[in-house]
Amino acid sequence: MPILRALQADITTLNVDAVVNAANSSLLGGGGVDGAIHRAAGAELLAFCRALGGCGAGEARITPGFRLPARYILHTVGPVWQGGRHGEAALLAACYRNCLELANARQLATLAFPCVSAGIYRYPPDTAASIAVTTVRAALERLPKLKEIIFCCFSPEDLRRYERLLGAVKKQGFTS
Ligand code: AR6
Repeated sequence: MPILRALQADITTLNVDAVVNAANSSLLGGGGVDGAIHRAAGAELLAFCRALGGCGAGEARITPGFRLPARYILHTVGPVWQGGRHGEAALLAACYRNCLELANARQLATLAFPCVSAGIYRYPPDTAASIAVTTVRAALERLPKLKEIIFCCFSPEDLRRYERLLGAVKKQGFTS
């Protein structure tokens, strides 16, 4: 079974086979993690993305990592939170599933996700994290190439959230 873990980091610094970008449907960059990835990867990424012609919500596209330590970038477009009755949960799960399937098809072993949709797209972070962990766990059973999945959290709150979901909370306060 692959390793699932959470860490607090800037995803652009991770030395993994692929990092996931929480992009928008133009794939031409933006704020948040998308802006950070485009800045760190360099202008060649934007030129490559222009040729892709966009990406629908829930889907994923692959590009080289260019100047990132990661070899590839998987760009996925999360749903904008609109109250929860517009198919947001299914779209968010599809983002994680499609990234994992693309990575597995390319024989990639290590992959890092940011908290897709949980920033500018306003997805409630607890639900977003729970969908992320549940979807990744279920998909990995049929994707044998993947060895390590990192949930890359930007804030300490997100790290605690993911550690709780992954069952990695250390017991504290016990003296015996
Ligand atoms: N490393 C890891 N996580 C990060 C980083 C980083 N360098 N920077 C931000 N985060 P967001 P979304 C976290 O807003 O909600 C863009 O404009 C952040 O704290 O980046 O899917 C796109 O072009 C949050 O937990 O993505 C779209 O228009 C998480 O990444 C739109 O934002 C996702 O926040 C997508 O919004």
